Amino acid sequence: MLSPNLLAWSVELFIKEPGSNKTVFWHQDITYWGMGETDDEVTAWIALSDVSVKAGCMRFIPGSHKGGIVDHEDTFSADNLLSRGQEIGGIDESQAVHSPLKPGEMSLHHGRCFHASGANRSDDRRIGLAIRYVTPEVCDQAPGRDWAMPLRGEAPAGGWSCIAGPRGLFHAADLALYDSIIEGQTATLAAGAEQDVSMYGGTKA
Ligand SMILES: O=C(O)CCC(=O)C(=O)O
Repeated sequence: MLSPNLLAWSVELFIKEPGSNKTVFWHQDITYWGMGETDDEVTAWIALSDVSVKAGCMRFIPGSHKGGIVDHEDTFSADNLLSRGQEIGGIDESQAVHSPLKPGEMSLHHGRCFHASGANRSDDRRIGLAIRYVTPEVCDQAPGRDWAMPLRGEAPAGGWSCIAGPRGLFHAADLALYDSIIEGQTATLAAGAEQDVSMYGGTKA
């Protein structure tokens, strides 16, 4: 169990249209999240379609989360769904394990685990929903700048701006809050980048 106290830090769709060349290069999630090398987070990646090897499922390097954060190169490649097109070089593909999922199944991965995914060679959309969970112990390096939604247990004493559920369907105040969150998280994600970085590149076709 990660913790009795849990928050949701982000929810993100990763979509690849049928026949799309979009891929995800080898990376670790927490490299640019501003949380340091924490173990207090996990991603639940839920398949909303048939995410087969052919459709470009994720693949992982087992045990790679046990090391630290490694260097990534920002490629800004248009074919990479990641915001900076970031990539870890020199991966031994023979060590990779594919994670095909049927609709409704999920995988869990640590933010330091090396992972990637291929193009969608199937004739259906490949859709994944990534929910990023953190514990109250995770500290953003600029406290108060980042947001999370308490889900279970005790809310954090500091370090996070806690948000509640939506006030209504597309409520104006919620949409304004959403814009602030995206702006803040994009600023963190883009730190040090030499080109523009857009948040949630994963929603691109
Ligand atoms: O959907 C993909 O192929 C990649 C998702 C991913 O990198 C992640 O959820 O951390």
